[in-house]
Amino acid sequence: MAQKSYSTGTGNGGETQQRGGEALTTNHGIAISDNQNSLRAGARGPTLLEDFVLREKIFHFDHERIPERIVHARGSVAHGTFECIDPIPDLTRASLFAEKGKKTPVIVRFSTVAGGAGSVDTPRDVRGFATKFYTDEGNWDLVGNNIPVFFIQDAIKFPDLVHSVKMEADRGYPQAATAHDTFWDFVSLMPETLHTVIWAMSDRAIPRSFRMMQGFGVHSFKLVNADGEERFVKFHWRPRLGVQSLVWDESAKMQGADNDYHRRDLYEAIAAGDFPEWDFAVQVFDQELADSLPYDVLDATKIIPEEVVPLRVIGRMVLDRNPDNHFAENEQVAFLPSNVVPGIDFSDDPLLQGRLFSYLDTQKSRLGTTNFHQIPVNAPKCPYANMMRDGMMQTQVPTGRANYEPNSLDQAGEDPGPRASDAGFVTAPAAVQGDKLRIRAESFGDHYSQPRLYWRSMTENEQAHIASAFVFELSKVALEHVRNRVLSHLRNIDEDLAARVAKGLAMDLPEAAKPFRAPVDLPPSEALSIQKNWQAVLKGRKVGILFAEGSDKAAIDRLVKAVTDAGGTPFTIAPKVGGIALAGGEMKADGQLAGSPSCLFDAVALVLTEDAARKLTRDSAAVAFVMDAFAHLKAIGHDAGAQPLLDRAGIEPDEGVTDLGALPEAATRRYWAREPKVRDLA
Ligand code: HDD
Repeated sequence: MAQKSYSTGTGNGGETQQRGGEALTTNHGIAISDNQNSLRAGARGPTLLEDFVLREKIFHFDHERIPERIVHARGSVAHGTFECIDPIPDLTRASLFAEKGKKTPVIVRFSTVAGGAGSVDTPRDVRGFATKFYTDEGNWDLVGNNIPVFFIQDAIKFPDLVHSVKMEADRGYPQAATAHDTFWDFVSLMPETLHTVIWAMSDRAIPRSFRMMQGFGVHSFKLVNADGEERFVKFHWRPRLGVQSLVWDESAKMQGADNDYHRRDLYEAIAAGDFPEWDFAVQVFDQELADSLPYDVLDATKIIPEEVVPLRVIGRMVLDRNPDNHFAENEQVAFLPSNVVPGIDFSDDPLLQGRLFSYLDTQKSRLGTTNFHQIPVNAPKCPYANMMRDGMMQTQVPTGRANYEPNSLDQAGEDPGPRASDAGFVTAPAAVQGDKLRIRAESFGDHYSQPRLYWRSMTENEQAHIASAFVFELSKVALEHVRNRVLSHLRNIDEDLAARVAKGLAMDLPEAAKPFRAPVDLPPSEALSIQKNWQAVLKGRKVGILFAEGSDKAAIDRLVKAVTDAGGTPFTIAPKVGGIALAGGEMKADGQLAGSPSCLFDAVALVLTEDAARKLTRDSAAVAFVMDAFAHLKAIGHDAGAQPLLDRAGIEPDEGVTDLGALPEAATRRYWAREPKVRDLA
């Protein structure tokens, strides 16, 4: 088969670099006669050193891996478009926000933080939400997370944080997990981490899908308008599918069922034309408001609740194109928080300031060249020019003699003075003063009031999930003194939380830790709860339909249509994937039962004859399919024949166990009230 020519892998329709013709060739264009056999002396003789085809191919293979990211190693990208829907020229001169309807290409990379590139998609972890806007004024990289705060306040602690959460230095495990001694030891000695920690112990850290999670720029940035007027801003992404999470046992089982669950979910949704969309919103506030708050807007461990500064939706983003090549676009994409366009500027947030330092260095290190901006996925889509030259993998061919500025060679006729431009990025002028000191601002010193705000904004069931997560994680911590120290901090967040976790650990409550600044009761924020803001929709969700020999084909067809009409994706499952004889016809299943556990679906349906159901009561995969769906608080639709399997799985009827006709609606929710019947919650 002759190698077809294909695109450069930029995913942006760039002209093809690989101009493959009829034959395979070496990387230097020499046609290859035989790609199956090395060159040897005689059919059974030694392979010859002169086999340059073999050598090039093997040597290239040996060099195909590059260093993975030191954090956020595991990620998935998609391309799309940002559209301005509510222009804010009064607030910023940034062109992408200047006029209604203006469109800007984007690439987004979602990621976990702790695990390696080959680890799993559904551990309990923060998720990266990095967006590169290819604006007509240069690339703006908004490198955020799905949690609006961060563990630490000063970038200098980042290496320590990452060392503590990654697999332990001596034993090389656990991979992609916080439930271990070093992470909790660090947390117990750094109370500033507690706000992000309680978010990480909540359902936010086990998202159902990249398509169903919020994104946050975290830091206070600045918007600067054409008159140089500045305001603070925080950036937010709001998924139009609503926010949905898994439940813990579901996310743990998912790690075994499908390592690539989120990556596949994103890729398949886009491939099916079910394009995920987010609203892009800003919280804008001035210095006066900032000074009025009981927390410091330069402190990345603090939020500004939406009830204090409302969100203003100014744009929308749709992701509608999958990568052409995972390595070229996902591994090679390089984000830098220092990539900002005129009209967007930095605040003095010490965490942001440190990030501005780190990313350029890390990109040069992992992509192996100072010219990483020339890799297609990183290249700006607007003209760019400067006197930076040479370096490894220099793919451009600048002409002329002048590689310095000012010069009078290539500016013939003009005044050869220093070049400047009114369109250029201008840092918002600000008077700075103060002694040179290694010091933490006292205004950063309240580490408990906002975790308390978050805890008290949750539903009872969400609080039970948080307390249970602390118990699960701390049960994996072998160091008793570390558990004790964490409990001493939880007392300052909320006594009920601390008591529930201590009970779950069968430990006595220690003295409360001595706070630097005593916690206060801040008003809860309803906006922070997933369950209080649940969007009961089937769009973007998946329904698993289990059938077997003799099942009613008309009933399956009706259900498939109803799920599809509601915007969901039906997925049929049977003990065998080949054609199965049904009442009224024959059907091939999308998936085989043992390889399609119910954790992969948002709701399930059982369309079975009584005989088939009885037979399945002797199949552990079938019993687990039903038990797990029930334990994961999902809707289960069924016909009368399925009853023996429901009985074998010990299913107690409730509002989430319905007939087939009611399933599409029932499938839009999880049944939280069921949880105490199926799980020992803290
Ligand atoms: Fe970071 C990658 C987000 C703090 C240094 N970071 C990275 C990625 C995301 C974030 C989403 C992956 C980008 C991609 O998909 O390629 N990081 C954050 C957020 C932070 C944060 C929201 C706090 C508000 N990061 C942070 C600090 C430092 C770094 C304080 C260092 C001082 N981050 C890096 C890095 C990474 C990175 C080491 C590793 C891989 C990379 O840059 O490209 O430079």
